[in-house]
Amino acid sequence: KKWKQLSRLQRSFILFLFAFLAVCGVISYTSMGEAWKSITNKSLDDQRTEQEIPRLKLANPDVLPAPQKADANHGDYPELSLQKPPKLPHVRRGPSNLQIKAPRKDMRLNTQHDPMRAVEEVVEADKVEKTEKSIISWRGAVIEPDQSTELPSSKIMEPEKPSFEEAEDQKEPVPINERQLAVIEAFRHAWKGYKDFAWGHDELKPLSKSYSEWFGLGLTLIDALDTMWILGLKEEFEEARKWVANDLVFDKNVDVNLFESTIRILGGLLSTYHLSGDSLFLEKAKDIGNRLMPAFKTPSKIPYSDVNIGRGTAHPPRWTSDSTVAEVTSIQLEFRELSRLTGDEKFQKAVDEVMKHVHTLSGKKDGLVPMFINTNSGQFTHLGVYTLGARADSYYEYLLKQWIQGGKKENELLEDYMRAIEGVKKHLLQRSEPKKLTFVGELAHGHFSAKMDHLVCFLPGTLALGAHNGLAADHMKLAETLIETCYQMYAQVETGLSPEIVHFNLHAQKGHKDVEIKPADRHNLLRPETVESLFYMYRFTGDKKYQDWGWEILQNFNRYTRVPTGGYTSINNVQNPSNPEPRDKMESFFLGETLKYMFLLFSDDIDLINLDKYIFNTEAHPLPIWVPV
Ligand code: DMJ
Repeated sequence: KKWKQLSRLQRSFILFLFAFLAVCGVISYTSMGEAWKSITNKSLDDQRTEQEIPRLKLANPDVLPAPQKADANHGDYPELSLQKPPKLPHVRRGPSNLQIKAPRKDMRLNTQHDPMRAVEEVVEADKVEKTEKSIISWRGAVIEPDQSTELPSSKIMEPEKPSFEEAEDQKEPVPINERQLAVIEAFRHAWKGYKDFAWGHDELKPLSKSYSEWFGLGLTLIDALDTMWILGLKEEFEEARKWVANDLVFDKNVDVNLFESTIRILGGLLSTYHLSGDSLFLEKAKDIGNRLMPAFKTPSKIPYSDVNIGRGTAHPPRWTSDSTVAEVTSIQLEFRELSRLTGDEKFQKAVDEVMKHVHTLSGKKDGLVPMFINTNSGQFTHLGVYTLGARADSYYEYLLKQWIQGGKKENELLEDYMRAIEGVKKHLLQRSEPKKLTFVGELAHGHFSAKMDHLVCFLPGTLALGAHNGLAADHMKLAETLIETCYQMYAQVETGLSPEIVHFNLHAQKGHKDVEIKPADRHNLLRPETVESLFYMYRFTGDKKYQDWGWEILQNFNRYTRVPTGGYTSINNVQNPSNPEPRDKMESFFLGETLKYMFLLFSDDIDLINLDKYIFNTEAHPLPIWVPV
């Protein structure tokens, strides 16, 4: 009726309008179709890329995050990229990038110098040379710190394809040898147990075919991710990735230990991100990193030991307001890397502050630190006890490793490290009888104890790494003597496996070996430290005896700790080969560290996690070394 009431002109206008809209519709439908097609194709490609798991030959894909571009607001921040490998003289094999150039003569210091004086000289020299591109010199060490540690710009950078230069560097992969295959077999056996009985839980209990929870965060699975990558276990990695994508949730009302979750979870996710280039792992790393930050809200800024990652609250252990020194000083590599990747400086600031504070504290003995620090006062507590074992160990390791990570510029870290090694030499080194093994004991209120934790066996590797990076040559000598001792801690025991703690004999007694074991100390938790040091020693010397020692250890793990239905177990008695008394637990570091270091030890490919490009955190997760372009 209305239509009829309209004039002819009005009717033709409306018809024209409809016709026009119809034509537009057809055109836009066609082009939308094209656009849609390309969208769907793209998302499929994206998905494919996301799901694509690295080739089986995973040897150090050199996938490092793109150098952070200095933007307008961060003009001072230099770009970061792969380090030019230093050259060291003692390496007998491998490519030229492991050969050393002699330290500049004029920069060498007399090795007879008083260590304290040497520290002062470094600091003094550093002041004088501040304007030059300074060379740090330390008792024969010459380091050119032409590298940056400044915080990155604020963009999150995706891993970059290897540059042309790096691509050229990439050689044919070195074939996997028999011993490496044995490690792969051991890993698969351990993984079978975890998969069958403990999937998604913290630790496998291989005998009871069940699991134990510590944080309830799939600790073993996360700790093992980069090991699977390095071993080339594509299927296992893919399956574990799916669990991380679908089931790993940090929004949980659970207390976690700051140190343990940093080195295992944050460290594991960051290194897997670097190796795989898969941003899923970076997202998860950011999530857990943020959730751990409340730990630093203390009167002294020395973090609490425990954090509730769901509630965002933190607290010290129930019985004390102290934290452990090793724990608060061995989270730095991970948080600093998280800042570099996210551009958010808060992570690095928090952990750097801890190091700066500890640097200034009194209560040290020639660079050796006590084991506890108070979160209210920020002072060391329980003074007078010095060890390189439990509660202090990785403080020393991270001094050196942060210095390397940051491009060898942070002189305070180097000073503290060098001073501490002098402290070790002065107060903790002794020789045992009858074999005169050099070992690292403990000092308690002026009394020397000939006790050495297996944990201390990280030290030869760390010393060797320092020497490789240009520090004093006598560190390498010490590393060589100490790794022999660590090996003897296995070889002199009935099962060929080291106990948790040994006591060395200082006086020769008929029928006594160097190593004595107390009943409470004769367990073995499948720990990695000796194998870790063997790996460094082999990389830097090429001496096959280190591989042979590692091989013996792997065989003894297989003999005494392997559970037929899957998994490996800690044992209670390394002195009883007929009944080593299985403890029914496979620690996550067996897959995260021990087997990874075994595999790397048996490899002759120095580019399989090149030590001039990566620094291992204390849980064996490799993180990139920062350097400016
Ligand atoms: C690991 O969690 C780390 O290596 C830590 O530094 C010491 N303890 C275990 C392995 O023994």
